Amino acid sequence: MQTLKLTMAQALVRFLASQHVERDGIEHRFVEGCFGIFGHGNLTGVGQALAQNPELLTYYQARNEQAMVHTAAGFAKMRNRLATLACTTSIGPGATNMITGAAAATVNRLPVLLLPGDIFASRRPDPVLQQLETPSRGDVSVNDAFIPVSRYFDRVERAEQLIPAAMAGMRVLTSQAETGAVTLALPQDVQTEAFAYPSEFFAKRVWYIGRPLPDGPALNRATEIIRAARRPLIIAGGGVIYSEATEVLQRVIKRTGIPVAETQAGKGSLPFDHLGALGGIGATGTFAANRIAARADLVIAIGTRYSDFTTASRTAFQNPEVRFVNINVSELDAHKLGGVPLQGDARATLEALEQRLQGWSVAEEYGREYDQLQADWDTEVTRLYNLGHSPLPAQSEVLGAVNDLSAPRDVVVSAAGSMPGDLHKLWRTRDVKGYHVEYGYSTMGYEIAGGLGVKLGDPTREVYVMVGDGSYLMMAQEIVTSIQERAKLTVVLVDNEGFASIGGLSRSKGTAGFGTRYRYRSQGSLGDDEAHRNGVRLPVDLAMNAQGLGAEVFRARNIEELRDALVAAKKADRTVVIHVLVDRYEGVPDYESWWEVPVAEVADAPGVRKAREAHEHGQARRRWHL
Ligand SMILES: Cc1ncc(C[n+]2csc(CCOP(=O)(O)OP(=O)(O)O)c2C)c(N)n1
Ligand SMILES: [Mg+2]
Repeated sequence: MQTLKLTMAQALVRFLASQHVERDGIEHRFVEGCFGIFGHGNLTGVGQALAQNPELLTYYQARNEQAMVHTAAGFAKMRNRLATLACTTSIGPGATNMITGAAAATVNRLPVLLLPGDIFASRRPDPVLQQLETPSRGDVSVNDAFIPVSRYFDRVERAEQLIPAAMAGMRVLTSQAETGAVTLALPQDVQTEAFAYPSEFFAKRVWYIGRPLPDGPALNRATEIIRAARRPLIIAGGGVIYSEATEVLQRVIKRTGIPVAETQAGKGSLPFDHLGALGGIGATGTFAANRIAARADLVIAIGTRYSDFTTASRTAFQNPEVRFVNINVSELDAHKLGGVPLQGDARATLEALEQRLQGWSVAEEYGREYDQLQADWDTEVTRLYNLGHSPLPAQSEVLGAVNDLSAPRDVVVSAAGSMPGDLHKLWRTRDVKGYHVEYGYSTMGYEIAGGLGVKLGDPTREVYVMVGDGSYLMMAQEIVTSIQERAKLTVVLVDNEGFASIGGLSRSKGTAGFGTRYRYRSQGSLGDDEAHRNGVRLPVDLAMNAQGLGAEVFRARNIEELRDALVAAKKADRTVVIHVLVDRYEGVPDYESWWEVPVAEVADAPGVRKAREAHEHGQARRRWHL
């Protein structure tokens, strides 16, 4: 047997460089590079390996470990999960900084490969700098915190253990049903230890991504149910986009007349003006989608996890006869809401259904009904894009300007605050990869870091990062990385001086916006009440902050200036930040939907008691769907 004597870290880098995926006959590398921040826990191991063979794996420097996981996730999402980036860190805080990123990737079902350093396997220098000591356990380190947020976790305690660990990790990363964060914790001494690895371990390897189909009887059962439906609705989730099922979806709509609503991850499945495109569904949905959902007798869900936003906390589907057919590559999701499971690839399964549904379509009357709703909804979007609110514009107008001045193939990126809901309702998506909102974990701080991953994933598109002031303050530092990598972003920093979305939620629950506005403490209050509203502004200048990080900065005081800045930004060759102040109280309403957030059962404030009543009202509309 031929062998190659390498350190464990050198072997890992060489292995990763040889991994490929193939789907539909198209083959390419799977791990395209490695982000890393070095410390004593990885510098001499993975760091040495990357430095020794830079041709194997491109190294990218980042500023924050959480951010680099978001970048890898953004990259993977842009590539429909067929490629990703690895992330190497030191031990201790460098490692645990990645945990939020790991959770975000796993919740969103996006492949990321995390390589945190770990304490000495030899335990000779214990406790080493940054080592957690657990009196009752010798084999625990801070990296155990990765276990619940990883789809695969392994700790490589001997150099040869890398072989099964790396193979298992690749299986999970490339599994369309199981993918998420894969964490290989690498003890700092083992990274540097040599082993005679079999050469086959480094041979080019192709992981074939198939298009599995549900079995015939399952397809027949589903076909029968669909043919009997009068008011069917398709919910398009992220799986439609990842499996590249959008073309067959369009054919199915044209042939059958079934309308489509989109989840956050599924938005972009259809151009906004496509026949039957009802837009976002659920708590952040359109009235067009929500009215059709309320009366649907059949929901055909494709590639969705059915989050509470999608189901409006299980109040979206009020027809007592409603049934569910769930097309999903994951068994877990295929069985949700008591649905008929069609476990399989979205595209292949839709193609099989297309065949079986030949000659069948919904009644014309139903088509006319949703056409009208679609037109009415478009009128509502136009209204919100052109509110003319003053003195400060409304966020919906900012969104309208960005939509208008971005090209159809450009990508809008967002994750937390009021922006994802507004985008889900209002963004007119024109390209299947044009809408990128991380709303599985809704991580404040994802926006700029994730946007960088989107840009690295497809440098031919302009990337518009929509970020609130709160998210910006959590994680703006990857602006520096974007400049360093010449990966230009156009960041629209929408400043409403605080956590406006949570302020609105708070007011709706009777707690007056407590703790959600940036103001000096007044009379002991951090609320959003009159005294606080009129309080003195903090001496904070986020535009200047962005300038300090190296961005080209524009300050827009109104929509006209914003439009000018967006035009000028197109000519910039490095990351641009456009700072725009908006009216924090001029939000987009919700449209005939509900989101379950618990309210105190007993409270002093009458507002809370009122909110509790409304809450119980909402709860009464919840359905089990068994
Ligand atoms: C890391 C993280 N912490 C807390 C939250 C809860 N949260 C959701 S939105 C939000 C406020 C966001 O503020 P900003 O980015 O300014 O957006 P705005 O609500 O003002 O639109 C908070 C605190 C979160 N989603 N992520
Ligand atoms: Mg804000």
